[in-house]
Amino acid sequence: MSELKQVWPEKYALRYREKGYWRGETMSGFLAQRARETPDRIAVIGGEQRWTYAGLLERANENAARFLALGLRPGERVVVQLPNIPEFLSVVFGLFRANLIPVFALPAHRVTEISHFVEKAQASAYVITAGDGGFDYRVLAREVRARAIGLRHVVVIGDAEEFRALDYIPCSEQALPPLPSPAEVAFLQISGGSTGLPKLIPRTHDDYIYSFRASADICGLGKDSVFMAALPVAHNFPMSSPGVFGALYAGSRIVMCPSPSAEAAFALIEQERVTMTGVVPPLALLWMQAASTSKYDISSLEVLLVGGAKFMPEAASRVRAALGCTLQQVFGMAEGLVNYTRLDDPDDIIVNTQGRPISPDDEVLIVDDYGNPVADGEPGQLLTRGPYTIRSYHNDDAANARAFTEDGYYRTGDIVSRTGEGYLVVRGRAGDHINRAGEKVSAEEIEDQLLAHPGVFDAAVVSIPDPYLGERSCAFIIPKGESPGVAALKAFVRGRGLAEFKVPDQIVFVGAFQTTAVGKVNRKVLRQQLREQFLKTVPRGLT
Ligand code: OOB
Repeated sequence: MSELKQVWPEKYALRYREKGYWRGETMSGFLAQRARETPDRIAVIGGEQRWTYAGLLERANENAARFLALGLRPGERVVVQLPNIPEFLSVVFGLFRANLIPVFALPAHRVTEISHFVEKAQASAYVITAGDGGFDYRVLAREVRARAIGLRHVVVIGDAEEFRALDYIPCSEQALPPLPSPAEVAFLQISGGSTGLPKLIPRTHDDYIYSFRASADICGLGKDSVFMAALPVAHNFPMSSPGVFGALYAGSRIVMCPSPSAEAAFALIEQERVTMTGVVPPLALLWMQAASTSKYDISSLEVLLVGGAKFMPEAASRVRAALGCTLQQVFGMAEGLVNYTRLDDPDDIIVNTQGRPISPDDEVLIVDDYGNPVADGEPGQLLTRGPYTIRSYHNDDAANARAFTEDGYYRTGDIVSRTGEGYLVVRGRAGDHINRAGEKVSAEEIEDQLLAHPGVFDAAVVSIPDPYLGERSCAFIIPKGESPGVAALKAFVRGRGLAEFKVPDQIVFVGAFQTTAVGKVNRKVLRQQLREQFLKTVPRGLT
């Protein structure tokens, strides 16, 4: 099994401990402590279920015993693909308690992504729910099994068919292991992915707990707060910014929202008196529109976090009037660094910036193409290192060589500028990816898929501004002989077992791509040219 590690140079680790960022807590340890302090308070609500802190801990411990009873051993990796249900927490904290390593997949991932996670992480087990939103995850599990040979167990919440039903695995007589060292990797998060398939991000107990403990504080979560997970909870934003983990740390109540539609979300906000939730910009727009005619009382909502993609100032300025709450912008990444506007910041900062870092020890460098720092207000590439930003990806030397500088800064790929007060404004991306409503799509990955079609000679995928999604994907295709047709190509990509959000939104057939002086095709330049040509030829308002 490839080694699982995330190591900061000793002098940094020492500093982060000395300053009290890393306090030696573990995921299982802090939950147990909360359960001792407030056993009878409600921890999580979802569907018909309402679990107290003591109830959540008990279920997590039972699940830990079940995973061990399957024969899984501490350190083994388990891909978890669950929707927003309370069992997400009892499974994940069960894995933590058994010293197993969850790998967080999103419900939208399909066979290509899941098999990639299983292989990259060398996972032994895969946990799913029988079905959700009309999709049968057992069918997907069969496809994954056929591809990923190392996978020994598929564990299902609900009707398991030929797989193992979690609830029926005996859970008595299993001694739970001692708690891990807080410097150990607790789980693998997945990257937004700007090249190829998502990379795996090892996060330690020390670093991750710091990020959500501090987030809970910055966002004002306390025992009386009610935090609703509206986005898929496996994503870093609803998980830890401040997310469900931050909410548990603060002793708050969590509401699992099964769908982010305004209808479902507003009904739960009214019913459970939700005080805080987080959304991506397109959802914020929909919610603002829906609020004007909604029959629900959402007056309990105090804070709306918006992040994952750029929230335009014009829309940001309307949040308070439309939803009656404070906007908090979040600019974060699964690799680490998270920025927030603060709740008491002046409107100008809340509306026009994406916030400032969590930690005084988050080091932020904004540099030009030659690596020289740029002046305040000038755009440049964002590099960062700090007490909760990783120093390496798991099992990926090529990505590590690209993504980290010699002195350990993570190259975020984001183009930002900094205000005089130290707030960041996101101006764009350096890399070729499409930020589709917060879902990151790698141009390279989709080009690769398209090239597998016999009717495709070459493909270039670019992002196009979109009034609703922020960005959408457009694939330019040089056909091989007769054009395969738009519908057929989309169906082909879908049929390759990719998450639906990766299917190109638009396909344009072209005769040739421009080459450089020596006849080479520079994909970066090409994508830029195609994008510019496209935007020039399409009347404004139609893009
Ligand atoms: C969050 O995490 P990821 O890993 O899915 O994506 C990170 C990337 C950033 O590098 C940036 O390109 C973009 O998403 N992004 C934003 C943004 N927040 C994220 N771009 C513009 N404005 C924003 N507010 O997306 C994520 C993780 C934790 C908290 C929030 C978001």
